[in-house]
Amino acid sequence: MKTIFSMGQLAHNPTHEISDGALQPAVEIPARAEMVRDRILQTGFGAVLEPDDFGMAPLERVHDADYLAFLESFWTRWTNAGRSGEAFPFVWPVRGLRSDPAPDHIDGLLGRFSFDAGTPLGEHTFAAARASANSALTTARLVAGGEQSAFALCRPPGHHAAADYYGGYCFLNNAAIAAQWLRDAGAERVAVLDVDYHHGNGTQSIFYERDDVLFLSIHADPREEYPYFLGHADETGAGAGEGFNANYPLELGADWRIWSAALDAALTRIEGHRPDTLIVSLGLDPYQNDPISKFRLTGEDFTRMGAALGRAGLPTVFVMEGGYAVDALGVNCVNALSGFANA
Ligand code: Q9C
Ligand code: ZN
Repeated sequence: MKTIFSMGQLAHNPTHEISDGALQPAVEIPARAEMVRDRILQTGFGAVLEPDDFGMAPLERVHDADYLAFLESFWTRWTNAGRSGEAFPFVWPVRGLRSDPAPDHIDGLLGRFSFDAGTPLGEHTFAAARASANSALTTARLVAGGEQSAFALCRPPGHHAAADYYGGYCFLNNAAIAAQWLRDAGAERVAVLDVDYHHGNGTQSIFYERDDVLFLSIHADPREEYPYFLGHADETGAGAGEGFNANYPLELGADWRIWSAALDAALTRIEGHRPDTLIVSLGLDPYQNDPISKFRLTGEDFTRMGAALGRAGLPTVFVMEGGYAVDALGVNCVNALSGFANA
């Protein structure tokens, strides 16, 4: 299986994030991707190739123009305001406040186009996020061109980013951009299965009213875990999309027995959708030793996960999402991908 990755994705190199009520060392760091790339090369799992540049058009199919313009102009606005280093929002247009007109001031814009204060935005963030999206797009094109599967080593991740906001370490929704590109390239139906520990709120929101892209997510119950405000089991889609969204919120501490029951249920739903392509939002944070997560999957469980996905027999695009146990990311990722390849 081929992997697509660009060094340009490492340019987003945050030092800090806001979590647990304090400025903490950032966990979504370049070493995550380097660890996975190194394991792929060391094990001889497959080639690691550079993405092509797909330009802005496939991003505009998923994200709002004013959001992309904000990301593009952020660093100029931030430095013109006399700021330096990483930016964090601190005020949001919640219930009863107005999102439109968008503010002119950078502090207002940061709140208008984000949903949390935990995601550092810096000088090179947008360039790195574009490179990450290009990896997802190049991977999708490989699978559309007949490869049974391919792996987008995306970082920064994407699944928390919606059409017009960033958060959860995500800026451009790589999986959604790949799904939309596949639709535009002729796929009639796509399924996105999100196995990250956190609910894929951005991907859900992008496709919530559509029946062509089935979205399914297995994650920690939002009553107890980030992102808190989406990911409940009663979110089943709306309008034409009714019945095309499936959430499997699990209790904290869930192990493979509990987790794999949700996976089996999700795979049954996917089979019923008869997708031309499956996209797997491959979060590695359900791992038992993940520093910010509370599921209990072992390294071998990632092999089992990949094997179960492989038995679905679908053309599959893997897109990396979260996972913060840096030392274990390479092993767990290659376990999942080789479990798939050997199924
Ligand atoms: N105390 C992804 O996995 N903050 N994003 C957690 C922990 C946000 C995770 C705070 C976690 C976002 C792509
Ligand atoms: Zn996550």
